[in-house]
Amino acid sequence: MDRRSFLTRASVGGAAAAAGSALAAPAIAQGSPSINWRLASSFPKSLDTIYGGGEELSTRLKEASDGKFNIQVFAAGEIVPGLDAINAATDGTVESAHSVGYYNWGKDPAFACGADLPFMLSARAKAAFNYQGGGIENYNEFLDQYSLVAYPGGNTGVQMGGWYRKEIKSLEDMKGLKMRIAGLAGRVVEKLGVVPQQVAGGDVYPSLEKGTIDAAEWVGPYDDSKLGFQKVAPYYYYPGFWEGGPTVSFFFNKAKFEELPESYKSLLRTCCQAVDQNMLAKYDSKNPTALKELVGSGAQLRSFSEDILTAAFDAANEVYAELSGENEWFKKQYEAMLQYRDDWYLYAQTAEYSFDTFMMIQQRNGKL
Ligand code: PYR
Repeated sequence: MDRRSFLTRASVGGAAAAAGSALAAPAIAQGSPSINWRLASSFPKSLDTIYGGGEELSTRLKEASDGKFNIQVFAAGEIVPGLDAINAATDGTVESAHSVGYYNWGKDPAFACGADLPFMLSARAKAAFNYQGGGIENYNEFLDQYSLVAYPGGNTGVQMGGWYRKEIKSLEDMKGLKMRIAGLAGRVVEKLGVVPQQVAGGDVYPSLEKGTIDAAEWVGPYDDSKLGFQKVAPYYYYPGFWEGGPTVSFFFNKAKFEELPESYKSLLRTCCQAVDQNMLAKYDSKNPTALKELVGSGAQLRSFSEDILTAAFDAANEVYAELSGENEWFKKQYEAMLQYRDDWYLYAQTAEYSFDTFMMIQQRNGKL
């Protein structure tokens, strides 16, 4: 075939394909039902990162389904209080929720396993566990009894350890501290003498400002500065050892999820995974600048002392032993994560850790 006839055939083929797709598109769309769901978020609208994950899911689904699959997102408090979002998906008040499983740890501690446990996995290791290590399947086996299906829908990376009115120099200073802290971490820090309170994100600042609590952790520099904690509690500690890589999840009422056509289920899973990855990228992109600004405006950055970290690590292991004896679902998920954690931290000591450490040393030496 000479070049001219090839070009002619190619353009005829291209035109035919274009005409075909123009004809086929409405037919495909007609075969797809219109779905209108509501999603209860656990988060306030002011947080474009974590609340934004629900909006992003909605946009991605709408675009990919030609406007057929719609999810309307409601902020914490608009349909149900933030900490009740998961239960609203269980009982069918809404079809879906965007939340963190550990908010339900009081109902069943095994809920926390799909979110985060103190001193467990970093975000990198968590993604490997969720997508390649059976994490998603394990969590969904447990959630079945609550009529739920869940997929990861965000990660914050290692969190900060929160804002304190007074300096926390040693374990002694933790005793009697009234602190907003999320998830099973509450049961762990209770063993150190802290009085934990789980409060929804949008309600943390008023509690800290009024003095109902002495300290509060939320996520990290970008979100924390939006919530304004630096205005009332100047000491900013790290690391948030209870949230090394927390998974924010999309929870779906199981009956509603099962009613979806297979193509929509697949689309939903794909969009959830995109939101999951993008939320971490957003935090990683926004936190460095936010931290510089916080420190520039007077935040006092401190690391937790070794005695606090060690005592908390031991307390976490006590809690895990207690819960594993009481709750089969907790034990099963916890043990699966332990195996992953052991392998990950052995591996990470080689290339990952030495690369990052070398780069940080260059930075301290003024070479970056
Ligand atoms: C918290 O509730 O603490 C989160 O990290 C979302």
